[in-house]
Amino acid sequence: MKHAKYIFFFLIIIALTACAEQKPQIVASDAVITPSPMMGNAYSAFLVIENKGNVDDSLIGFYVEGINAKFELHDVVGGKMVAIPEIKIPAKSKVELKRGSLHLMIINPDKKLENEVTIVLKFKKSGEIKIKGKVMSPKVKEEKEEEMTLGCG
Ligand SMILES: [Cu+2]
Repeated sequence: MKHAKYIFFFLIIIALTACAEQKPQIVASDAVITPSPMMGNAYSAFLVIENKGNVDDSLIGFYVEGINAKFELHDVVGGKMVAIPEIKIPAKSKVELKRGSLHLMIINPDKKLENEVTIVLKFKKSGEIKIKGKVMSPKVKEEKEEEMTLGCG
């Protein structure tokens, strides 16, 4: 059969396509934004990023829809915040961005962030992924400042 050869090649192509399916699969959840206790006119954002795929990926940037600001990826080293170029999200693992550790930083926004905002996460391989973030009240921060003011007389 002359066609048998073609069928064989088709099967190889199908097999190669299946291999090409190896990719990261990013799921972002639990996004929360709070005024930064360490920086004036800035917000920190925390969330959980899970990579359910079989290939590593990296968060390389982000922005908040409708907001002009300086957007940075931060880590905390020796109690100080430092800007970093990317946050690695290895295959089959979960990375938690949390207070005192990795987080997103929104510096000098042109508007006050309120209620709920849309964060657009930019990944090296997965592209842009949107997630809703809940903006927490700045009450805690104000209370702290008040305490400090009172404490200093
Ligand atoms: Cu920061």
